[in-house]
Amino acid sequence: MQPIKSVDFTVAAVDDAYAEGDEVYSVVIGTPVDTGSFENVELGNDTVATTIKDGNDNEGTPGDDDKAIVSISGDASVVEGNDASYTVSVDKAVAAGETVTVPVTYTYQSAESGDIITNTTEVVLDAANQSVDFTVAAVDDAYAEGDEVYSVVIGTPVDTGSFENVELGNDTVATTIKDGNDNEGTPGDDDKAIVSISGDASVVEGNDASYTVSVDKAVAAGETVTVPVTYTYQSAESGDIITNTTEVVLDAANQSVDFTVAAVDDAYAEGDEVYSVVIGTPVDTGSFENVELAQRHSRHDH
Ligand SMILES: [Ca+2]
Ligand SMILES: [Ca+2]
Ligand SMILES: [Ca+2]
Ligand SMILES: [Ca+2]
Repeated sequence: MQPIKSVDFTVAAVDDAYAEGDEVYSVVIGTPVDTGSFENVELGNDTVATTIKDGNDNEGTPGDDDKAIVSISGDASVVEGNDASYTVSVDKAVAAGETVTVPVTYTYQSAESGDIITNTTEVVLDAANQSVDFTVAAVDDAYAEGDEVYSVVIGTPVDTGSFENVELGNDTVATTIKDGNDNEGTPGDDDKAIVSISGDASVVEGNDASYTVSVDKAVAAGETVTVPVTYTYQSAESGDIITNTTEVVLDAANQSVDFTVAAVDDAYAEGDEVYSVVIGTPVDTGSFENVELAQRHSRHDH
């Protein structure tokens, strides 16, 4: 039988994603215990120091073990007036003393920049914060906009030295803003446009009384709000005034519309006579979530 003069063994260097630079360990052999072969057994070289090399320069093409993945998750929808929540996270804890800074940007599909409040432009991940939460506020308004979509997007992470490689996983969350009474529930003041009429409290026979119908928020482009105008007679009679205006049309260019009522001059001594100009339920082609009347009418003496 051949005497056994050497034995091989291995130590595995564990692969990870951390950029650690050179790391050294030693394998040391201790005092041999001989069952009776030799007169004396002594140690020659008893230590091998081994340096672990890592990173792409040494490991070659990075595998999954060599990468930290940064991703974003968040709400797929948010109701106007509420906050949408997002989380940026890295799949491995950041090394102590290092940071991974992730830029956050916003893109607008059907939504517009005024529809959301975006305070967060970057998040900083570190040893204590493997994930960071933030919110985007969906601004409440009175416009009936239907579903509107924006996206929150993370960009290339900047790593101070934690990882061998950092890559993006899921980098975009598309969020749909929902509005209107079906989604927002009981309308508040923010959800209403108010239509009102103002005008002269008195007019001298033979002159015109002036009236203005207005809405307190600009009508959306391409939409109209049509407001019926009627007249009621208290002490006056229909022949006392000339009423040409039966409706006014408010639109993006006309947040208010003026019109007049002529008080017919005659020879009769009638004393004060009162009529009222009354606006009815506005018909909105789709500008607002809700349209309501404020002051229902204006009372006029002549
Ligand atoms: Ca590695
Ligand atoms: Ca490593
Ligand atoms: Ca609203
Ligand atoms: Ca709205």
